[in-house]
Amino acid sequence: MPTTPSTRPETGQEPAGLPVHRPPAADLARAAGEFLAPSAPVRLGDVVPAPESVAEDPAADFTLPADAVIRVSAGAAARDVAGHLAELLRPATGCPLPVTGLPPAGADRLTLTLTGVTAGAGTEAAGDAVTAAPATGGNARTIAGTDPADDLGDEGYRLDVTPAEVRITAGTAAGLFHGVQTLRQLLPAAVESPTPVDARWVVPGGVIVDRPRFPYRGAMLDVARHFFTVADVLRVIDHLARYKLNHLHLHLTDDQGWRIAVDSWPALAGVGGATEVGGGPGGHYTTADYRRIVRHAARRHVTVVPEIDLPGHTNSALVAYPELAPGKVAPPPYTGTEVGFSYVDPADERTYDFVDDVLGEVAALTPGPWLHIGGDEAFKVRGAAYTGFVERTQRIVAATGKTVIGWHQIAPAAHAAGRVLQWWGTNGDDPEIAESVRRGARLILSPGNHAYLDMKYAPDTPIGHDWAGLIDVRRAYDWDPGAHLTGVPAEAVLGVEAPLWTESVTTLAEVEFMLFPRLPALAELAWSPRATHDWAGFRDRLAGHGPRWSTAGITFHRSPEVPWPVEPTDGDRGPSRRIPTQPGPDAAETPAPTAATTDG
Ligand code: TNX
Repeated sequence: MPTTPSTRPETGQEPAGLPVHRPPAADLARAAGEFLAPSAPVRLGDVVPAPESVAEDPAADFTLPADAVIRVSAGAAARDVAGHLAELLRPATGCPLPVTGLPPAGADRLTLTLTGVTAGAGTEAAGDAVTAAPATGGNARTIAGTDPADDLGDEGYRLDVTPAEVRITAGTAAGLFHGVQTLRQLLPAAVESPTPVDARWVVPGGVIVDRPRFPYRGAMLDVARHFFTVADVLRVIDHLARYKLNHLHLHLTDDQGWRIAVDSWPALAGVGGATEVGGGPGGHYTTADYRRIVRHAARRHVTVVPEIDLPGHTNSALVAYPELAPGKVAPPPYTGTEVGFSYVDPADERTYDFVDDVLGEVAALTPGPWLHIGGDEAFKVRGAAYTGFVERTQRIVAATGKTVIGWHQIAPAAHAAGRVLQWWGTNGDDPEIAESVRRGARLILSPGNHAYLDMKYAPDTPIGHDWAGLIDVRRAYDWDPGAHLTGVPAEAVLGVEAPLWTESVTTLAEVEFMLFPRLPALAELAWSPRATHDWAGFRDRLAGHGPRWSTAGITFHRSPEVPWPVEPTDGDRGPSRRIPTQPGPDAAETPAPTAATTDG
């Protein structure tokens, strides 16, 4: 049921229901005329990805008071999550939201509460009163213990909303962080505003207990075909974190550009990084840039998976170091979009020095456990030359202490301990993959016809490909990662990843346009129990995210399949809105799809 839209308080009087005390920032914003109409109330189950269990209690809504505080159990990681929550809520609410500690407690539960100072009597003892459900053991355990889902695992959380407080309990900081993302979605859409907004910050009452279905939930950004700045990548990480995705795969190298500085082979980035599809300037990340990306991701419990694509997709490396090329002649730089023509010479020992140095440096810069070696579309390295190269590269990865991931084309190479194949096929009947799984491989599923975010939504989508078909939101949503491949049990599936190749994607707005609203669909497949799978319910929950994205300035595709609420400001949010859903008079403003620049 929609709330009555409130009006801007011209007279300085508070609209009914707002807290009387208002911090100075909110006053300033009122004076500046910043205002958004409140959106429809959120229900406890209106969360994407769908939580494992939801028990609504309409009598237990929590209203954020202006003097709210965040109390968090001891430990730097938990405190950091509390700081993150404060950073998320301060801009729109204008509340100062100080973060304070809970008294020390044992170590098996972390707790974060959002409550008013007065809710617990406003004294030091009040803090203790809140912590009568201490961070660990004691009541917190009892609360979780009242539910059969006591084991929240590595990433699960429990959220309790009562009139007195919002409490998030988890076994890990990652779980606490995911709980914070849920809480964010339970507040009105105006919480996404970068400036203070007059709203009643109500959180619907009840209990959520939630855990992921799959441990690997990711998206890939191809920064090689078109280069994207550090700021762009950080924003994409924020988008992942909202939907509880925990891996960002960076496709760092390809024919059109080499994007990561390698000290021992400086021309890779210096020369190989200076190109991109369509002839633009390209670019690369310095080691400091890459560290910044990794740090930003880590704070959001996102693991960066770096990919160095080998032995094919290497034209940019060959331009920089002709000694790696078969025939030792540098090819011209490549700015088109063909694939499969380039490769490093698998018969030359110098190639393995290169692989060893590059993977060693990238591994040393990367805190996460994975190294992705590509392996796709090396059409000119066949048979034993290909499998021999992959097997040797797998050993080089193992020597760095990382676990190897490769596109599923590496399947014919011998198994390596723990190895993961990223499957991007379009036909789930793939006996070679099933056989690799029997030999011990685990799978990341990126089916081209469901998860490839570079596919167009519809024939008139202004950017993107269609070789794997059109992927509207329903197509992105309607498949089951646990049963997609014949002969592959759900236990062999590590998770789901949505790749965004960027041959035709040139700006951050275009990246967002291709991610939203499909990324949340794939996030739900990766996180939510299969029992929650329901297109109609998903579509309705997703619709409520449109106003959130608009308020946050995120570009998205207004898929006709989703019942988006009407937004008064639609189409009027500045440069991020330049992508037309339908080609029309504005189409000229959108950079031409780079298909026009292929075959360079
Ligand atoms: C196939 S998927 C590729 C990429 C292209 C993509 C375009 C895969 C491992 N290789 O090189 O960018 O198609 O959709």
